[in-house]
Amino acid sequence: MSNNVMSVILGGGQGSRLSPLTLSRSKPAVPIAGKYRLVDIPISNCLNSGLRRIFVLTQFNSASLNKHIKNTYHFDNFSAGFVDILAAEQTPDNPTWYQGTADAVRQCLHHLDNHDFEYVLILSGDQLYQMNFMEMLKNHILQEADISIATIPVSSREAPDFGILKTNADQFITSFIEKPEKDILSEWRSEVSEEMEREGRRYLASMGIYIFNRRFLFDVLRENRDATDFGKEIIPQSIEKYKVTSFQYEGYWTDIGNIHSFFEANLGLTEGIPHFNLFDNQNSIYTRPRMLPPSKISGTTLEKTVIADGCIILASRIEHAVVGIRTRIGKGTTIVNSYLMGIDFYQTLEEIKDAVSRGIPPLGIGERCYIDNTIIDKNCRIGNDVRIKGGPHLEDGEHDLYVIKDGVVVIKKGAILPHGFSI
Ligand code: ADQ
Ligand code: ADP
Repeated sequence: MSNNVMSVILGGGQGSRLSPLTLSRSKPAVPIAGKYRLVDIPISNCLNSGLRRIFVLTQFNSASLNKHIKNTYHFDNFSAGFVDILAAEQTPDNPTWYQGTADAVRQCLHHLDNHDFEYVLILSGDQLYQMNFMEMLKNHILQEADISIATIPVSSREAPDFGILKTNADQFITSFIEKPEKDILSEWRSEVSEEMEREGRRYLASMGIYIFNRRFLFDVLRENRDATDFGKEIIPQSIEKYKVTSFQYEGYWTDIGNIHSFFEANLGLTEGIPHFNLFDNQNSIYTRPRMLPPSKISGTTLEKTVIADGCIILASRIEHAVVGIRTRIGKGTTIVNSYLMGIDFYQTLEEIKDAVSRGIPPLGIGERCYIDNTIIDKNCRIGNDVRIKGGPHLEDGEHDLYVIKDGVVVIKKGAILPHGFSI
């Protein structure tokens, strides 16, 4: 059955919700959990479901995304498999960028058309979850559906951020509204399991994960040229005319499309038993094998901390933090509630000495710093005695070296914070 499926990952629109992390890279290339990139999550879910033909649609092509995909996802000669990036391209028919999710898929139909498959699995690129798509496909075939939508019960607080739907007793979707206003929400309540009811999750949300029959997808996109989004147009217009079914999922699933949710999801990995399990034999998350040395740590008290490979850490305390690959942290430094994305390469001892003699902080985090509620993007140079204290007391705003969003300070990629800098 898996040979009949083509997977399409929607890698991100022009949206700036993850900015400044997306200033110099495309969204699928944003580093997550210290050593992965966002796109590794949906790709790993596909591979763990036996799906090996994958297109990643992205608004612009970045060197880091290309390199990551090229160096990570290799398939042997005896089975058909590929992960191909389709970046928005100007053609005589399409002078613009992808206008939305449906438009992105429409503009790529000619690439899909070259392959043999019966079903198209469409996935979002900015969600954290582990799901076997074959169960959804089995249900799709059993229901003889034209479209299947994966759904999950959510609370009234979350519901306005999602497509909300109602189903009949046979799980066919009878009504759908994209991101309902708060004042009409109560009309959209559904019957849910006792457990979901207890958790106050009474609204069925679309997870933005769809299975389409091939012919149906091609027809519906080509016949509705004005429809730019699945959630806004294609899905609501289809439910009356076609068989659109709900496949309900109750495992862990979270949207990581904005700075706040991205930050929370990363720090969530430091919990005793995290919702998202990186330590699972059956559902591995794949990424590029970098052959880095083990991390070296001295004199540091560590509490609820995830540390990636290749770090050199002399800090005094790290608590509730994710420390990315090749991070260097100097003596006397304290890091709390923070995500350090890591560094792309090592400086030699000569380079470090030279930088220090010129008063430029070397790559990594200096001595005696205090860093709290902060995301530090890759390749930053944080001087000695730097103090960054994020939190709700800070006003959102954009600065030269950093951005503040929802109280989280995000230090831009490659930023140099001089000795004694303070936020
Ligand atoms: P949103 O996530 O708000 O809602 P959208 O912003 O359209 O929808 O993004 C869906 C996915 O497609 C994201 O991964 C995004 O990055 C990507 N994407 C958006 N525009 C794109 C473009 N032009 N080119 C390539 N990729 C693009 C959707 C559904 C809701 C559902 C939620 C669940 O519309 O009904 O509840 O997903 O998260
Ligand atoms: P990772 O997968 O480890 O995050 P990538 O291979 O995507 O890293 O990125 C490494 C980046 O670092 C590449 O763009 C590479 O060109 C860059 N890089 C490697 N060594 C140096 C160096 N000495 N100076 C500047 N950039 C470097």
